[in-house]
Amino acid sequence: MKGETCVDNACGVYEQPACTCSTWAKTAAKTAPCKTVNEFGTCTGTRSCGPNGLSACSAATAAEEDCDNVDDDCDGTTDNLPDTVTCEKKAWLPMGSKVTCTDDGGCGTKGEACDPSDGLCKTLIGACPGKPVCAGGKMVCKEAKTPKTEACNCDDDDCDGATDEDFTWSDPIKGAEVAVGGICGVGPCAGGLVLCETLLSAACNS
Ligand SMILES: [Ca+2]
Ligand SMILES: [Ca+2]
Ligand SMILES: [Ca+2]
Ligand SMILES: [Ca+2]
Repeated sequence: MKGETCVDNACGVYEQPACTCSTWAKTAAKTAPCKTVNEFGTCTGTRSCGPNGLSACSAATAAEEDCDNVDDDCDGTTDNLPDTVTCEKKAWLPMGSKVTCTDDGGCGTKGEACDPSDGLCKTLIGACPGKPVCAGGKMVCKEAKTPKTEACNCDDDDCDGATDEDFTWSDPIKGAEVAVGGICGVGPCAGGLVLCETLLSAACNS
């Protein structure tokens, strides 16, 4: 194996095919450490000399760490997920007709998304970010709120990064739609702000 060297005439760490097991090493069933190295890490194992010669290295092949109760990248710690792992909690609105998701978890119609809990296509309300925690080989998305349909409440209910984005006030003079937080009013009423009036409407406060 690349990077390994031949150590004495027993089962050292071998650079194959340069090393083979000597008769003595076969009889003594000698073993030696070995490793596999790739971009994800270095896993160690052993090779042994048996009747059929040198065995393959028993080391696992390092892989990207996953939440599975296995130390995939062989760094000595199980399920130590990198900081780049993120999670989110999603919520869906049911559709009138029950449309089944495609085999790859997709939905044919624009604006629909597959709800994995029942395999039906629904309207995705949104996805709220959380803190991924891996415990016992299972990933839990903590501290994530459940997305809700946007209400006028000074909160980003559907977690799309915009607050109260679905609500505007219609300026009766200019004929324009003014978003929540926008300036409104003319004449003696100038300098007002568009604010939430109810959970479903916004109005100018001046
Ligand atoms: Ca690890
Ligand atoms: Ca793992
Ligand atoms: Ca929003
Ligand atoms: Ca809101």
